[in-house]
Amino acid sequence: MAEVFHLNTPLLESINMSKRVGTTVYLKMENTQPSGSFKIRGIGHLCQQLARHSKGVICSSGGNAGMAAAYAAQKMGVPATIIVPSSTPPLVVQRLQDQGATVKIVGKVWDDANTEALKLAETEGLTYVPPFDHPLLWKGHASMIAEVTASLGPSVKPGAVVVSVGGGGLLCGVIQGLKDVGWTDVPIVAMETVGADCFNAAVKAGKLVTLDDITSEAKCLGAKTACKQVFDYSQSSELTIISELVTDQQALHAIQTFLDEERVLVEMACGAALAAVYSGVIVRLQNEGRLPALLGPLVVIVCGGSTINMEQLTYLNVCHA
Ligand code: PLV
Repeated sequence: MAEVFHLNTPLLESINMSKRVGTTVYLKMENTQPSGSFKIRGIGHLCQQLARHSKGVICSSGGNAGMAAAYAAQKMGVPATIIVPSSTPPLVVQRLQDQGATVKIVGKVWDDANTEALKLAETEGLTYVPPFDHPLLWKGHASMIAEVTASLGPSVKPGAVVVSVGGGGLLCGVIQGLKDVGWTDVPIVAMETVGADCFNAAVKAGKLVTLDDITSEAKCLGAKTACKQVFDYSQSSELTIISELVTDQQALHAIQTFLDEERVLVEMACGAALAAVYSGVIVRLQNEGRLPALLGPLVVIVCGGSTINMEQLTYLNVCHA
């Protein structure tokens, strides 16, 4: 059987977050994955299926998909090239290189880097690893929900699941996981930051929307267009997906509070999900009747991320001073 690259991550109860929302909050600690985020689940699975005999993989990324692709490629003994936009902090370039990848910086945002990755895949005969838009990624990500089910035990069902949305791969995976375990009645709160809000824009417009630019500091949520599958899910009555936005300031406040209270440092992309609790989005949704007043346990996917360290946190603080 093929080696699995991801780990079964802990599901931790947060006393502090539970106090804030008035129901038990469980944290699915995807930040503890090898390569620093949930991405290794899907990308590990995709690489196993598509890149075993490849002459090399090529991945366009805001950082974390690249970290996962570099990790999987190194495990498989395959070279990895990661294309990142210029908005990617230097610390990520260094981390990718330390993981054995060749890094190229192309364009301003992820979409530019992706155009280059697709071109190089074609001209160099490399295996293209998409960061969010592929059924093999969603299948890999779905395993996190199977683990949540096992951790909670047979008598407990979440009241809602909270996820961050970039291009929508994580959300597609969570939905697939909920379907696999028969939890399609569990509402999902889909969090983005203002300025990296392609899913919210699509939900509002009733069609896929391409943003003009990415103006949020949550660069790993910075796809200009959501994937078609996640939009199709948003239009289906099979599931309840509540799309919500927070500001960069709220996402930053969330990662700082998380560091203080849970002693874990995650990046802005993850801060968007955490802000659902810290900025009162969940409580507001309850007050508005969009989530039940008596809410079952809240599962927050702590997607993690490598685009953060103390220097980057200081920089973000200066930006928002
Ligand atoms: N980040 C992608 C896309 O960036 C990347 O290349 O790494 N949380 C974290 C920590 C992430 O890194 C990402 C995606 C997300 C959430 C959102 O996941 P998605 O794109 O599957 O919705 C441009």
